[in-house]
Amino acid sequence: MMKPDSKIFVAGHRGLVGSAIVRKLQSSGFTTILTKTRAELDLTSYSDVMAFFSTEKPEFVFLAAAKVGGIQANNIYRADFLLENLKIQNNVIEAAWKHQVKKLMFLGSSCIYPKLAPQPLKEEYLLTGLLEPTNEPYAIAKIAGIKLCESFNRQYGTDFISVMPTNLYGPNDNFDLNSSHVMPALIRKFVSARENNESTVTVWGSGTPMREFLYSDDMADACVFLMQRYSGNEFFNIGTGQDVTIRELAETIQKITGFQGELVFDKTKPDGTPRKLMDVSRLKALGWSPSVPLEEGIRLAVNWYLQNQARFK
Ligand code: GFB
Repeated sequence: MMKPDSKIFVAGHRGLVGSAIVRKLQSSGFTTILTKTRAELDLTSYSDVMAFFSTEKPEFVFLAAAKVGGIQANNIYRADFLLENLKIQNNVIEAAWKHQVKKLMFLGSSCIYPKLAPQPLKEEYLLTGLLEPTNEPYAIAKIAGIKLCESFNRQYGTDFISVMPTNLYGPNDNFDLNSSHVMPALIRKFVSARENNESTVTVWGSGTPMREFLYSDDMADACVFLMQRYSGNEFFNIGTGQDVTIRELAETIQKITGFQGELVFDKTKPDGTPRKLMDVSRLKALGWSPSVPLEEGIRLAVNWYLQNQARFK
């Protein structure tokens, strides 16, 4: 397990999850946390990644770097989502094996499960049915990552574990309205509509899909918890075990941001998976549970956005 002076590489440290993992490691007393910006290290370059691991020799790796996005970005940039994520994860996972990394954690996503799998989603439902078309390329990449970690473990005796988070939100999220997920997109829309005295906010789709949301600091807490306690070929769903409709989410964000106007539902936009509630009993059995309730998390995310919105103009 990681010791206070273990050399820990967090790939994707500026992102929503990566930045939360760095905060969690720092607050837990780990002193040697290695991070590289895209300019410093191109994770899609095999040679650059091999050279980095050869020079820096990290002992533990959190692979939180990926090309991510919401339903619209996934649906449009299909080849980019598949190719870039395969490159990143293949390079880092192979380098971790080649350079004897003690332990690696691969971060997947809840979209790996079949579109119409029974709810809540159990880990064993993986590969039991067709995927949601809007994010199938991304899901295929993430499934390949899970299988690559498991295959290295079985063939070469590595200690590579995988986690499948539900929809995440929090500081350093992507607030670009075309490529972001629903939570940051609606926060930005409601704040802007209130500030500009607009009469409506447009919500994509019908409002009926259901989604589960986990605050990024809870996700980071679960990642460090598992890195310290679990080794093996089972992967873990990480979530709250509760979901809301997109309409309920929008109404909650509307209340928190103080927007007084109307919601308009744009049915020309895709709903995507009707529901993807995670069964989190496997992780709960190890003794972990989240601590940030949804409404509190949304307030934290709205406040973070208000303090940083100049970055997203
Ligand atoms: O968060 P989201 O983009 O991705 O969309 P998924 C969730 C739901 O929110 C969809 C609706 O039904 C959207 O139509 N929605 C409503 C909005 N208003 C908006 C809006 O303004 N922006 C966005 N983006 N959505 C993602 C996958 O699926 O889940 C990723 O595409 C990843 O690959 C992520 O797996 C966890 O939750 O549908």
